[in-house]
Formats: sequence, structure tokens, C-alpha cells
Amino acid sequence: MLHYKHLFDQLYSDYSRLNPSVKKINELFKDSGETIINDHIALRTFNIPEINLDSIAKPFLEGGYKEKGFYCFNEKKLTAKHFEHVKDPLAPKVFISQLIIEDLPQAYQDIIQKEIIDNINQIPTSHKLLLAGRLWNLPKYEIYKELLKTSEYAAWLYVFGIRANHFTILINHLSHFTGIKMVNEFLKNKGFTLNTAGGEIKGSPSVYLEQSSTLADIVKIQFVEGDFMIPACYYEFAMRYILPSGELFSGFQTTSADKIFESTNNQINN
Ligand code: OOG
Ligand code: NI
Repeated sequence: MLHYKHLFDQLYSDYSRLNPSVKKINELFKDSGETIINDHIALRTFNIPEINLDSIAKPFLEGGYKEKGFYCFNEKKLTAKHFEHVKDPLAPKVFISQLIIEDLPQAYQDIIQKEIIDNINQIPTSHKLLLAGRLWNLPKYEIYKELLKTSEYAAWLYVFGIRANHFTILINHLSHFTGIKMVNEFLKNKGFTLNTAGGEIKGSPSVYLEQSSTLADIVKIQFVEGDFMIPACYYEFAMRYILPSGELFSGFQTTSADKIFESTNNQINN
């Protein structure tokens, strides 16, 4: 079994290769004298049995993770769970969501069946599934545009497949930044565009979690029809607060997460 640290290294290397902002942001924080702690990563998938949320979670469970929270996003037709390492409090948390295909209009279910499910070649086993990316053929731009009309999540997933769609800098562990506002100002000054859906800062100390994120990098992707520039992955920043019990809040907030999902949506943010 692959050690989870090694797994995160591999997920990170795919993520930073695909998204030029990632390395730039990391370097900016390092140049400011910071050591980066990753609060969590997120993965997306379809509720197709072989690759659904629970299938994606398996390698993490085998690596010492435990299921913690369950979340529903009715409008987006998603469910999600988060996982935490049982022993290592500094191990990144893992947020996995899945699209409930049968909740989409029939015409879109048919597209997903024909263009995705019927085209799944081989499903890698164990942790290799998490690094698989797209498990189906080269995407069609025409299908991507069509999926965008019903679910931005479905369109993104059709192109990018299974991979980490963001890493998250834990602001609590930064030494020169006093809060999320200061992080946001720093990023904007350096030329990064933040996701403004629901406001730049999602959440508040009263829900024990504040989050912000960049807008996904626009990258060149090869489609059947040729190359097109589309949003890929983003970077998130999170500040966690102490619960009345004295413990640091380790979960997620559905209302905030709903807006964080929009970081890959250049329709809403333009
Ligand atoms: C996940 C969005 C939710 C959070 O921290 O609330 C999230 C996604 O975009 O796949 O990461
Ligand atoms: Ni996140």
C-alpha cells in the first residue's frame, strides 16, 4: 500500500504541472518566509459504481483515513464526504464529491452514458485510480459545452477526470499573515483573481471556518475538434477556528463549499 504522504506528492505533482499558478503561489508564500501546510485536497467523480465516492475513498481508508462528514448539494446534484487521518493531525483532510447522474435531466443522462460511461476503458486499481485523470476518450468540445448548460461540475469532470482539483493553504499555520483578508489582499496585489461567488471570503468565525480561493487557471486542453482554453484547477486558503469544545473545527460548511465549487466556473465569476 502506498503511504499517504507519497500519494499526496503524486497528486500535487499532477496538480502543479497542470496549473501554472500553483507553483507561483507556493513560491510567493515561501519567499515571504512561510512553510505551507496543506489543509485539504478535493476530488470530484461521478456516482458510477466502480469510480464513485466510496471507490475513490478506498485508498485513503486503507492509508489510515476515516470517514467524518457527509454533505449534500441539492441544486448541484452532488453529495460529498470528508475524510481525516486517524493518527496524524497534520495529514491533509480529503473532500470527495460525486455527481448523482440520475438527478440530471434524461437528455444529459443519455449524453453521460454514451460519451463517458460507454467509453470507460480500464479502471486502474488502488491509489492509481486517484491519479487516473480522464478514464474515457479524448473529450469533444461540443459535448463539454452541452454539459456546461446543465452542470458545470459535469463538464469539468468530463474533461479533467479524477485528480486533485485543489490544494488548500492552512492560514492558521502562516506566521506573517494575521487573517484571510491579508492573504486575499496579498494574492490580489500579486495579480491573482479570486473567486467572488458569495463574496471573497466564504464563512466566518461563527461557523468556525473562513475560506477563499483563486479562480481556476485557464489552460489549453486538447479536444477532438482542436485545442481550447478552459478553466482547470484552483488554489484554496482556509482559516479554522476553535470550537466551544476546545478543538479546532475540522469539517466543512455546505453553504461555503457550494460557492468554492464555483472556482472552476468562469460563467459565474465573469
Ligand atoms: C470542492 C469544493 C468544496 C471546500 O473546501 O469547501 C471545497 C470542489 O471544488 O470540488 O473544497
Ligand atoms: Ni476545499
